[in-house]
Amino acid sequence: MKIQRITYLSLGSNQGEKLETLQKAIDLIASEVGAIQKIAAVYKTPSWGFEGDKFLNTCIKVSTYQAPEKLLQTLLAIEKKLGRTRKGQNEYQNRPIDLDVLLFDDEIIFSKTLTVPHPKMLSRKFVLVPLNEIASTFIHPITKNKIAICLQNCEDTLGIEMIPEKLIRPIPLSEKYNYIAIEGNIGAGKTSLAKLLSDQFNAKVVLERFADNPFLPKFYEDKERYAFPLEMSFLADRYQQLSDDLAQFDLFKNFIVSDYYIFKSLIFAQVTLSKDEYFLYRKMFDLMYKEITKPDLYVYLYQNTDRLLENIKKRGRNYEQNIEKTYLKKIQEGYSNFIKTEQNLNVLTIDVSELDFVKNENDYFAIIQQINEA
Ligand code: PH2
Ligand code: MG
Ligand code: MG
Repeated sequence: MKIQRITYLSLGSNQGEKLETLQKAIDLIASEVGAIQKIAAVYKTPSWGFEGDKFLNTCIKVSTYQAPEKLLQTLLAIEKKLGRTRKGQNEYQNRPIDLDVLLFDDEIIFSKTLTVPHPKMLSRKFVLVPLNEIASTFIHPITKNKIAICLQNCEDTLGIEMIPEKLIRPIPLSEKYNYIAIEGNIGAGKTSLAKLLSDQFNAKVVLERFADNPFLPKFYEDKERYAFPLEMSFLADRYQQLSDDLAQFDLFKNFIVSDYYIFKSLIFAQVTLSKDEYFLYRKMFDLMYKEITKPDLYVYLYQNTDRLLENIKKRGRNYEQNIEKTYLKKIQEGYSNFIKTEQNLNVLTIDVSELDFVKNENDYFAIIQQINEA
């Protein structure tokens, strides 16, 4: 099991649209680091230690599964995204954003790149005042004092001033959703995304057991002959898996993510079955559908047919290699009709045709950002 850690971060900006940049940094941290638990007020502060413009500073409490070094890398990448450039020297400079790790659980870290607790935090009011709002009883692991006492002991004389504007806390996925279903055509990347999400957010993952279906290879050889048993066995299996797995909620997991939703059975059946077969199938489907928990969020991955074919080739399942474009197009239509007509489902369509979220972390984060904003 992955361990969730608590970290306190200091945020500062003294260039550009300062308040807006702090908010953007918080939104990116929510997507890329972990759940934002608390945000202190924002303070206007004179630049400490150098001649520069006034800062806006605040502190946040974040829970994360990242290790300290990875956390540092992520924060540096976010600083870059928000326009921070670092010039070789070590002296202080104006900056659109500065993200510092103050505390990481009760750990004491002295590595080449990272020192925790932050070595200067105890001499800075612009750190201790906001930190004290959200962590007054947290014990500083070196001095063994509560943050409230650290603040009393701080001799910094620079005046700092709270401003009325508040930053908005992005609601973490695990607070918003119990069950997210990832959907899309064959080769859209459903399983990859479900796995990445479950890994990042410690969610329980429910994956379709397509490999065990003995009718699938036969179906691709002779569609008319094998469509009905194939669709029936998929339906039975999906029903069984979803009714079991969605009911058993794992206390140590934050939410459930699946790489399909039972309705895909009907979408495929519409394409593959004859009229009277479909009629019978529909009766069975309606009985089962009523029983299945609806996802709180249904993510539909849109991918163009050329790249679907590419992905199908890449993953190299033998029986899939002769899938035709026209078949994929029909499935695509089935999904888009379903999405258009299904009013009771919270659908988020994500166009992944320009993204490679498996290879490119920023493409993955762009998807997380869309899910966060949904
Ligand atoms: N950060 C510094 C140096 N000086 N002064 C204020 N007021 N706020 C800061 O965030 C700050 C600073 C180095 O990171
Ligand atoms: Mg700093
Ligand atoms: Mg810094």
